[in-house]
Amino acid sequence: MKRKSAGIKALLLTLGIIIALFSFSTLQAQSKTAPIHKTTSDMGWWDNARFGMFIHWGLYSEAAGEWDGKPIKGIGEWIMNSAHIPRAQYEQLAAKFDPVDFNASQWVKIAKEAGMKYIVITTKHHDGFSMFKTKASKYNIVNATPWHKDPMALLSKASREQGIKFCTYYSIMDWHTPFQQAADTNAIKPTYNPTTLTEPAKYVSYMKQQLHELISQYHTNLIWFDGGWLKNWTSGEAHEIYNYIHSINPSIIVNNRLKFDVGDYGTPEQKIPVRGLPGPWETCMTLNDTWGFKTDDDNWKSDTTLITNLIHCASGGGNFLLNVGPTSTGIIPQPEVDRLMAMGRWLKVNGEAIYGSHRTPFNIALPFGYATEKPGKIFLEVTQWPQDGVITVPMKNKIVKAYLLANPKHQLSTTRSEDGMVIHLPKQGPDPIASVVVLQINGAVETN
Ligand code: FHN
Repeated sequence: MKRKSAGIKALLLTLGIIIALFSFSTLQAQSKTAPIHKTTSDMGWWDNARFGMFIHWGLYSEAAGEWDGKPIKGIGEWIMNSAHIPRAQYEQLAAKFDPVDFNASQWVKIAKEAGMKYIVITTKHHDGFSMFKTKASKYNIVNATPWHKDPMALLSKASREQGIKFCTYYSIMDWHTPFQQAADTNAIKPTYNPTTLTEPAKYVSYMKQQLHELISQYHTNLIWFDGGWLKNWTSGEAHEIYNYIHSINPSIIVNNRLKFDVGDYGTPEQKIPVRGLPGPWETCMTLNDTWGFKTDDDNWKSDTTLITNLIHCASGGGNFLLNVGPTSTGIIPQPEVDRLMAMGRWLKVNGEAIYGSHRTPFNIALPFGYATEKPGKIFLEVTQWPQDGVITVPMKNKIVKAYLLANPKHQLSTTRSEDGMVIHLPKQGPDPIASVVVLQINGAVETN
């Protein structure tokens, strides 16, 4: 009898061990495939920021959209691929890259005066050239150019000094590394995009070395991954990199471009989701048609378009990451500065409606413009000033107080109609692009 119960115990113990091992390996496997991301509340400063500066700056800025004296079609930072430039020829740009006009404090000051709360700069774009002093490769701005300075160290320091969050863009796809193969390896006329990850373990180790530098030496607050469409990039690598970043600093925010449902926020590009997206998101957009500088791209967006885009993003609960493409000498083109200053002037008066605001409380589009919300306040960004002097919002709440953000001392009269609450406005709005009307209410918005 005793022998029998000992046998049962041994069997149960073995079974227990098998179940434990199976559940551990399942959990481990899940950590390689399960969606991982921060919650909105964990996004902290980022969810309040609403407006940031994207900066595309690299060897492609030296080419400026031209190769062999000819203009090259397409976005400037893609010239190595668009002009089918062999690696050895493209590398020669480094010997010419000498940004004598670069001034980190001036760049950060422009971002700040534009009302931007963070900057995201290309530390390594698809061309594989590192714009910081990395130990992982000599193909970097300090070792390979006659300038020998480290712009990322200078920008990180200037950002901290001026109270702007320093963030870094990093391309997974890399047209220079030996661990990825070009799509067409033709020696005369190569095409790089999309590369194939031929040595995943070695490339992930290279990435980890550079990411560790960006986090521990350059104090990046956010990593803006890109280029995740290369072949042979898997969910395993995406999860490994996301977890690696947080093993160094759990507060680092990561966008969704590691792919495979890994990352903290969505990144619609050159477009604004009409009603926003669920969860945290950020639209990135160019001021003209290129991210990296091109001498021949003067297709600048208007102040009206840019301010309206910022409002549209905020009304959908998202951020607006607006790009500048500095020249190879380190100058942010004046047409870009002019537009950013116009946005900064608008935000100086109306920033309360944008920073730290939440998406519109209304589930229908408003005929006169947009809305954002904070507890106890609704902000109406009026882009179509009504001829008849009234606007109606589809809500039941009594309006405790209504006023123009540009003139808070002057109360506006309000009445109720069957369509909701009516606000009576002056003949003309205070701002030619968008005037903000503030409605103070009690409790949560009750829509019609
Ligand atoms: O290929 C890049 C492109 O060069 C640029 O960096 C944009 C910015 O979001 N991202 C990729 C295109 O989606």
